[in-house]
Amino acid sequence: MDGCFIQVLNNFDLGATPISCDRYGCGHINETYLVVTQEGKRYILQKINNTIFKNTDGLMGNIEAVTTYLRQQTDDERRVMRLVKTRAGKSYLTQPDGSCWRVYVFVEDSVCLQKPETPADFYESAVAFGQFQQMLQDFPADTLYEIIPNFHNTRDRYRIFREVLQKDPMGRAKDVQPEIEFALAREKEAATLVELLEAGKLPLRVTHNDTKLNNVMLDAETRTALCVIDLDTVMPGLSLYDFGDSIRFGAATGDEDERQLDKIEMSLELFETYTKGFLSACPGLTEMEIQMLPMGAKLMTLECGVRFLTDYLDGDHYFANRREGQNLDRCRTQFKLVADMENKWEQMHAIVQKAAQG
Ligand code: ADP
Ligand code: GN1
Ligand code: MG
Repeated sequence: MDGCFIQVLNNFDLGATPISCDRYGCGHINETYLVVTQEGKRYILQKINNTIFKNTDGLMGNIEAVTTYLRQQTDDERRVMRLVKTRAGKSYLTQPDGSCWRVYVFVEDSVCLQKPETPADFYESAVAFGQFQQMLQDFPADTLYEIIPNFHNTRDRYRIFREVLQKDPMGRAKDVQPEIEFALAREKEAATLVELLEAGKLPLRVTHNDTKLNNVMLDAETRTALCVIDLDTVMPGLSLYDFGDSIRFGAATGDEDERQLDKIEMSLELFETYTKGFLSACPGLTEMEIQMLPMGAKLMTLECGVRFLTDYLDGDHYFANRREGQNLDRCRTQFKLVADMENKWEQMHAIVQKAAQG
């Protein structure tokens, strides 16, 4: 094991000596490692991305508060993420080089999927995210630190996109004119949810804000919802952000960075499955929220495509890139999904209406 990891792990009480520490998972933001101790106990070690999460105290304070609150509502250890404190009693460790590290207990006997293997898996992920939002409905939202302001303010994401486009620091804009035009043609519509929120027509709730399928764990045996992970972006937000981001990732028929775009569609079957699961777990959604579910799916997908395009134009600084052009490929799948949703718009609304009537 690399000396750097030994030094970091020595600061956490793992109950036994760690014997391995290997890169793990497919997240785009933090560096994640699987740690195994001599006795076979497993942990997740993460180097927190403190370029993106600038206030580590605020970030970790949110996670501690939310996990403590959730733990009061269940006795099942695997249903809530558990942080392992440092020997000094802190929720994370700062190293002399400025890097910040945290450790979670590994959620055992679980699966974390990149794609649903069956519609039932996707249904259960909807239940997990729906219940998460439901369990936090009385959480004092004003005590949460707003870790990334305007995270899902799609109008603001366009402002940043325009700024980067104007500077075009890598000279890449000329190669992606169709993508730029696709984004700009939808700029006005992109503000729909922000405007409804500002007009008081949609309620602000405590939401997860990053509801990818690989941010939820299912029980390996029963394949039922177990626990929601990746709590970095828990903040006040719209239920439509959580619904929409799940559809964007999990109802797609191909990978987020698939290059063969003919493989990419938004599956109406999976859209219906997720809608049913989410509505069953969140019975308190308002009429306007229900009516806007298709718009949530479309705008979260559009926004993510614009973010990938912005990062591509900017030189790939934000999202982890494992190969050249990956952000552009990701942008293209998102825009393909948006176009597909536009074609399936009436059907998406019909599915929501039917699911809402039970
Ligand atoms: P990122 O913010 O980079 O997406 P995540 O917190 O989502 O990082 O972690 C990346 C991956 O690590 C997850 O998709 C999951 O596979 C795995 N993971 C994270 N936390 C745990 C945990 N407590 N137990 C088991 N697996 C975990
Ligand atoms: C990032 O952390 P991860 O990989 O679950 C990103 C999300 C994007 C997603 C796109 C903090 O999620 O907002 O939707 O990539 N997280 C952050 O796959 O920016
Ligand atoms: Mg993640």
